[in-house]
Amino acid sequence: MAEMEERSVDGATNEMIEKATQDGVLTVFDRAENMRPCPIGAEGSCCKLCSMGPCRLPAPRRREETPEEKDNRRGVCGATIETIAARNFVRMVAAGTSAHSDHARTVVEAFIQAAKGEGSDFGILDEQKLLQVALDFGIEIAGRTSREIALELGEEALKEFGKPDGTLKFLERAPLRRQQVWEEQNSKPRAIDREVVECLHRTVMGVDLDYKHLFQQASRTALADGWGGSMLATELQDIMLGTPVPTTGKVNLGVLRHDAVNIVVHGHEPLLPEMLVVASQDKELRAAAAANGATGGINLSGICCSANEVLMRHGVPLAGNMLQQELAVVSGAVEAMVVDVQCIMQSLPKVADCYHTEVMTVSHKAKLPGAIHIEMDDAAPLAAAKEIVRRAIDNYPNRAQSKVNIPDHSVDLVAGFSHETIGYLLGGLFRASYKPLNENIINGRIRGVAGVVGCTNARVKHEDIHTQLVRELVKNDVLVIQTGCAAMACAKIGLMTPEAAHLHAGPGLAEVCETVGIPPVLHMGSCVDNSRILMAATAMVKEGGLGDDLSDLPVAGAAPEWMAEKAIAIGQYFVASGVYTVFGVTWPTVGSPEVTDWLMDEISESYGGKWAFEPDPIKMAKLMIDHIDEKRKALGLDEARERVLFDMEMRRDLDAV
Ligand code: SF4
Ligand code: MSK
Repeated sequence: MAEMEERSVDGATNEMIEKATQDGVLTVFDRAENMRPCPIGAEGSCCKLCSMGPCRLPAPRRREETPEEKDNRRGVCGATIETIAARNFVRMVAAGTSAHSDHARTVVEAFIQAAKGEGSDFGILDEQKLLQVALDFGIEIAGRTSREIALELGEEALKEFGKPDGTLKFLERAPLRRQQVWEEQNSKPRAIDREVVECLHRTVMGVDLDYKHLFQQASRTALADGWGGSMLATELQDIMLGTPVPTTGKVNLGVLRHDAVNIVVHGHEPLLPEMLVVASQDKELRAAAAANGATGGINLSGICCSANEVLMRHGVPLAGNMLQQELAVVSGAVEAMVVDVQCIMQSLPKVADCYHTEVMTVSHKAKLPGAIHIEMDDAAPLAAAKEIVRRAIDNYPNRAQSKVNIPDHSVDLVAGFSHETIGYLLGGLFRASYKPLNENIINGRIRGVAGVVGCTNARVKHEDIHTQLVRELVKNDVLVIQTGCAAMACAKIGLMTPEAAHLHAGPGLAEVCETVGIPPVLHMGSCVDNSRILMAATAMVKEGGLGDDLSDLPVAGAAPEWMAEKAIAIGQYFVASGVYTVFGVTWPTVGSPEVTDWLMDEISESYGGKWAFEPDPIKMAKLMIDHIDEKRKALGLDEARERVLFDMEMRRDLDAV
């Protein structure tokens, strides 16, 4: 490790990797170094779907295979490399969709309890959004109380997982042209669980053996994620916990504090984190912390998307992203690491053994050997939250000062850009509108919009691709919207403050951002909040002037350092929604050039969107910008990049903010 170049572009991460080495602690960075990925699996060329296998079907290296060789490249059952690569991909989509959607199911169940008002710690915080979503579900709102409407909405939402007839309700939110595309492709998801189950069935040995047909199910399932599970999670969380509005926060391991009980929340579902926010402000618990010597009280921060959720709604600081979870413990200053579901490393308790940190699991879905399990009631997690805070306070005196090193790195950011908030900021409180955004795209000040999302990945230099890519995009007047771990990477280099506009953005984008007072890179939330990006893009289409479908927009998406199956599900729903989507690091169907070419080209004939793979961030930015420019040209906007002065109406729109 000592001879290696730095593993991250982030100073705090590098410092903690070095401390881990000195403390004799192995982290993900060491394990990635010690274990090379299997090249056959990485290409999607390995099938282990039955006990006649696993069948490994690598292509010849360093030369093109002959058609005969290709035809002979089959598993024991005769499955071709195309089928094997597609089946592996479909299973990733199914797994990713199930993760976001099972998260959503937990939220819906808690929402129903909140609506009933029985034994719930939650209520209805955003009544306006409740009415909007209820109308989208065709629920009668006149003359009914919020609780009545919410209860019916919750019950209808629950049906989306397993209803026997029809298709998902939120599909009707999409532009009409997009709905027609899905109809033509027979890819409208019916019920969320059904699509996941059908993926698993179709990929069992000897069922669906036509890769294009398999990808039709991949699209349908992924759409059940984006326009189903993820969107349900986001919308019902907003109604129950509050729709995010711009809020300031801080990011990086420097948000941990010497003088406070540090509780780090990690995972994805926001229910427990919400109640940890409440518990950490509890007077009695604060007094107990002070009595134990923590003069700074209780300091809550987070890792991954749990962190993004409580940042967006409460300004809770972000300790870091996925690859920093062990490093937070290595700081020696964390009393409790509380994890629920997804992106949790099993090594956490082992790392914690070297310090005083207690790792705690809370979900009935997820246990972790070596962790303390404090099971929460999803609808009423306050009791578990208080117990966790109490344990953390009791653990504070066990902190060994000799082992503490909190890196002196933290950066300010502004978060909380829900798609509604973007409309309010641009159009004004009383006439929320995407018109100024569209106008500024049409006049060329803003070249286009890019969604840059997804994970961090130990196979590449941590945060390097994210930060290079996003810098390049904003420099070229592309407004960037972000979620997940990607957002934290860019926040850490200061791209999420309003000042970043004049420091990093091209002149057109900077002018718009400075006029409105927003950063050139907008934090839209957690992984399920990629559904906010779908809604923002839909609002752009509906505003007019940029075509009549999502595939007409000058927009592109990327997950430069992806690692989770969830990212593949997200990418596939963006592609099936008409968006050009670029992934970095590695591509899971490389083993079949035919499937790869089809995903990166021909699929666009069906959906208007397609995949691309490019590990180099600058080349990735170029691909995205070229695509944006192509779309501008198709819309007749290529000339319009010559600067146009604001007309009075546009000026008034912006001044009204
Ligand atoms: Fe091999 Fe076919 Fe079994 Fe897959 S399903 S492991 S390709 S025999
Ligand atoms: S947490 S899925 S590492 S973005 Fe949503 Fe980060 Fe990827 Fe997990």
